[in-house]
Amino acid sequence: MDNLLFCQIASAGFYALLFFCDLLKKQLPTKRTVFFQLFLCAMMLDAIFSIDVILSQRYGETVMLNEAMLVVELLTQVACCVTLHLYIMAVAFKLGKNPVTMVIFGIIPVCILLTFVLLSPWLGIAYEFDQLGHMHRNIWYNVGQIILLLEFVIDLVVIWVSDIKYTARRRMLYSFMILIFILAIIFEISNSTLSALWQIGMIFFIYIFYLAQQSPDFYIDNTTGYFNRNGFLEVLYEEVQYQIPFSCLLVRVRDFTSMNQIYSAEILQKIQLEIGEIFTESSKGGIIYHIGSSTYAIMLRSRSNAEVLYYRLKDRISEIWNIDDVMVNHEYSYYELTYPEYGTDYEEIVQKIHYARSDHEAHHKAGELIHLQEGVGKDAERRQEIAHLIETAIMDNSIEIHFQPIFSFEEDSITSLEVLARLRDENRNYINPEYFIRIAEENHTIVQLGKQIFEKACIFAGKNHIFDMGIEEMSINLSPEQCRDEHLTEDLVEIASKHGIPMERIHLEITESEFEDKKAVEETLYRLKETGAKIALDDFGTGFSTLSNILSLPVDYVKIDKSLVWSFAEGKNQFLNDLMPMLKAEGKQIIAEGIENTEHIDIIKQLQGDYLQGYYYSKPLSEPEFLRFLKRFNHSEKSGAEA
Ligand code: G
Ligand code: G
Ligand code: MN
Repeated sequence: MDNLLFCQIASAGFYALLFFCDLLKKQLPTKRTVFFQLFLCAMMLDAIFSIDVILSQRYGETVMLNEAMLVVELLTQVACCVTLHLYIMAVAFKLGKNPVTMVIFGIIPVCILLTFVLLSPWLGIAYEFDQLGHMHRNIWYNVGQIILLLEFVIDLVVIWVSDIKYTARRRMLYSFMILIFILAIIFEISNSTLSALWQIGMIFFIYIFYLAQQSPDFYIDNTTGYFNRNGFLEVLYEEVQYQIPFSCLLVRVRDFTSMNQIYSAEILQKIQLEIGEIFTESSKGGIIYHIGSSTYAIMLRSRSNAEVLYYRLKDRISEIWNIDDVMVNHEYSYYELTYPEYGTDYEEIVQKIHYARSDHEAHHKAGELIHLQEGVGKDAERRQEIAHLIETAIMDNSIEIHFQPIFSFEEDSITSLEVLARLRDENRNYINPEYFIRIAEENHTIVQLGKQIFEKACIFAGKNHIFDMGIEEMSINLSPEQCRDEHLTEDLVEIASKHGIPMERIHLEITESEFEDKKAVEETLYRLKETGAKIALDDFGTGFSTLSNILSLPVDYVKIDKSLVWSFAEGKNQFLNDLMPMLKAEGKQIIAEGIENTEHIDIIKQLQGDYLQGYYYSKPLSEPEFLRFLKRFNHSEKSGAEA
């Protein structure tokens, strides 16, 4: 067997391997994945037909047979080029290029080349035959190759310019790919033997490029194995770009609280797997995404199915779960999103998804199907207005802060307070803080706003000498989004020292964040702790965290969310019975929120909680109100105790 033949057989095997390996892996269902798999397939066929061509050239009898083989081989080569080209175009779409111009720009040159190549055996453009019927490539073959390679270079330049979101690493990859193709052109022009070798080597680099674009870490949620929000948004973006109708059912587990607070990661996973199984069975080929801590999206193939799926799920998912002999009450919210009926604009659709993910205000009854066409558009407008108000507040440094007292069992007095931001609208009415904080988080203005709130809190504490009035520390909320700001720690330290507040007096309340930025948050928390500040885990009982999750975070205090306190008081669950001793055993101090009556106080006292916060003591108060409250409360408690 000669070298050339061996080379071709080896590369056919190599492409086949790549192709099947790729099929085995979980890939985001996007166009670029499909195009790339077609490309690998075409490369494999091309190598196989090259073997045939060599064989027929060596041992073939007739010119006719040679010509037929040639046409087939050229066709597969064209298929390689077209699929690779489509793949690169799809990457460009993903980056937001207008598909129509891209198609015209991209496909027309390929079509011209296609006709050219198809006709070539008969016109003798790319190949010539000698008297023996053996073929030889001629100069036009090289010209064709060079034009194609140039086309790829142009494609890559387009991607390079379009990709504004990613920086150095991506750019390097693009430049590197361009270099690869330019080298290929040089080899082709110099007609060196390197050219053939290089053609084979190129697939390596193209595959690396492809892997970089697929980045499974970015698209897959490690805990559930489903695609995550990034993957979902990308698929969604593509559907809208290509205007492919779809129907999608969003399912949010309401108050996932109850089950996952106490239970081990294994049980939590059991529950998630169970939900996933029900989704998979019921959706019949729909693709499941885990797009928020407790929100799933099921993307269906055929558009009319979301409502049908909703009824099927409602039947299948029981409301009471029996998990290791504990009954858990379980409720769901369902949202239907149909494209293009419920909106044609990508941003608008994303707004609706945000809405479904964070519609915690419970406007809707559990188990009801909500069609995301109504009223949600108005929400987007309102969001714009609020985003604008936030920007104005930052510019004028006019965000207000209120203070809610926190009671200490040990001291039997108010020893702490939580700083809560307040923003007013055009009519001077307060905007729901959860709502505007979320908007500030989504557009990153929380970073600036958070610092202003922090500074105002420090000014308040310094000016009023609250630490001489029985207050031991001050709690300030910190958004996970702020933790991604590299300068956070040094900025907070600088602000605190500017106003003479020791960092030891400061407690930072953080809500457990979603899977994506857990690492960044964790790192920041460790850095903050080094400054002497204490960390409190806020809203415990509303998210996805498990006990082991909490224990891995550098948290000194755990704030039990009001919903958990209330449901416990109503006898709806027993979780606090197990949870509190476990937290205490781990050395965490416990603050119970939502204390509204003496029954709540007794419960937390029995469970050996450390601090209480709630309307029983006081609602959040303005500065003068709080100071008045503090004097009165701590004074009367003291005199009450002495009496
Ligand atoms: O009072 P209340 O409605 O204020 O606050 C609702 C939620 O808004 C709180 O649970 C808290 O998470 C959030 N919040 C209030 N003030 C701030 C703030 O200054 N920063 C951050 N990040 N969140 C805040
Ligand atoms: O950040 P965090 O979720 O801890 O903020 C506390 C929120 O809870 C604030 O919005 C505050 O107004 C609210 N809150 C505090 N105590 C009570 C209470 O006893 N009852 C009710 N309904 N809300 C409370
Ligand atoms: Mn808080």
